[in-house]
Amino acid sequence: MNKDYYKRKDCRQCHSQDLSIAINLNPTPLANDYIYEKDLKIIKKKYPLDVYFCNSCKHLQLLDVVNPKKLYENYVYVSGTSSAFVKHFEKYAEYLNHNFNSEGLVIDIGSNDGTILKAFKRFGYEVLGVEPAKAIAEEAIKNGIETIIDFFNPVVASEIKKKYGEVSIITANNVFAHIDNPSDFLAGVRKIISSDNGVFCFEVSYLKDVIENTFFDTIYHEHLDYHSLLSLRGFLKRNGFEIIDALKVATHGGSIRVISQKIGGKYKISESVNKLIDEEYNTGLHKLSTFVNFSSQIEKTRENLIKVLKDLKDQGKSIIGYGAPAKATTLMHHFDIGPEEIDYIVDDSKWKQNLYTPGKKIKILPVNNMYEDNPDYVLILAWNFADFIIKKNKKFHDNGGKFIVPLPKVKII
Ligand code: DWN
Repeated sequence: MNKDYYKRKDCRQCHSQDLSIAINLNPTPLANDYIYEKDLKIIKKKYPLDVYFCNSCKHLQLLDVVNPKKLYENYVYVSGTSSAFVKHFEKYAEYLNHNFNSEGLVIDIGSNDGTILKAFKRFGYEVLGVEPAKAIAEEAIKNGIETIIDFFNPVVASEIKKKYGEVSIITANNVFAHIDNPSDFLAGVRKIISSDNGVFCFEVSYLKDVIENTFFDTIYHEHLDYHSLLSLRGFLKRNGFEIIDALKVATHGGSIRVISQKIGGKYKISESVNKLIDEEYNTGLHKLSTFVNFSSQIEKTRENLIKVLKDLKDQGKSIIGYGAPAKATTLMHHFDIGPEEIDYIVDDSKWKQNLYTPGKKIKILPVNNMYEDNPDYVLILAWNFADFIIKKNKKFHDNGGKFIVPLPKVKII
């Protein structure tokens, strides 16, 4: 890998080289690479954003791989920013505690600010996080969540095994799709998971929801894989794991929670897995054509959204953005939406405020600016939290302000 980037030639899950391009989006700068005022003159590199379909195991993926050190060591995404997300992780910990209760230690890989581990602690578990983003991991440690500041791999796993022994509950949320060598990652999990009652549970964005709702902006360089159970089941099996249950959850527009154990573990395999896989075949996730058709869905959404924004600007209306999520970088570069349309963006994350968005360089400000300026329209870029954001900002709406939700369908509220 040259320092920052390389293009792989084979499928990340089965190593076949029989790959076809499925979705081709405009190149973008790195989605979470927010800019400091002093660096505004620097032109940041854009990376190809092409999604490939493996004709052998049907897995959908990026082959253009950016060095994870470059992506995550100065990360500014913090799970705990949105209380809706915190609630999700509390229920998630409750679910695991109820269904796979055990003594001892819980490990969360990609633990960020320790949001889910805080919930497990309240259930009386010892907790340990693994997180490469230094500043965020240090924040977690300051809040009493022991965290190893590193990327998870078999070496780190051996150290954990030496110090803590085997573990019954291991989670990894919104991280399993971010790994260029998932087999290596699973080798690490195999080292520390208890063979008797160990469960490895992870949540990833669910490809079926992405396709059915045109969530194309969840395609960006942090997300190397776009998971379906029909390709994931074979991959996990080849790495010594079996899926015992799978649940659809609402986060990020639609994710799948996959609960697995080492092959031959104590838990019975739930019928839900076969049922969901049948639905995936009905949606055509095993066919390249499904993804090629997806591109025309994206184009329709572009036409609709651009028309709305252009008409409003032609009427002299002011528009700001709400939420500066990573996914907005893909949406704004693929639809070419920029400072001509959006005056500024408000976001509650202090890690992002007073910075500028990657590429389009739109300033990010605290939400109170929206109430001081009273813009005519607010484009909710964090559309996966649209209901929550609209409810939370009822006062703005009551004062005549309007919201634009871009996905799954463009709508004005
Ligand atoms: O996979 C990933 C998922 C876990 O999260 C990462 N690769 C990056 C990140 O994706 P994202 O940035 O698209 O995630 P969110 O959670 O959709 O981002 C929402 C943004 O909106 C955050 O910047 C916080 C902001 N927000 C806000 O300002 N006020 C969100 C809510 C709910 C609010 O009330």
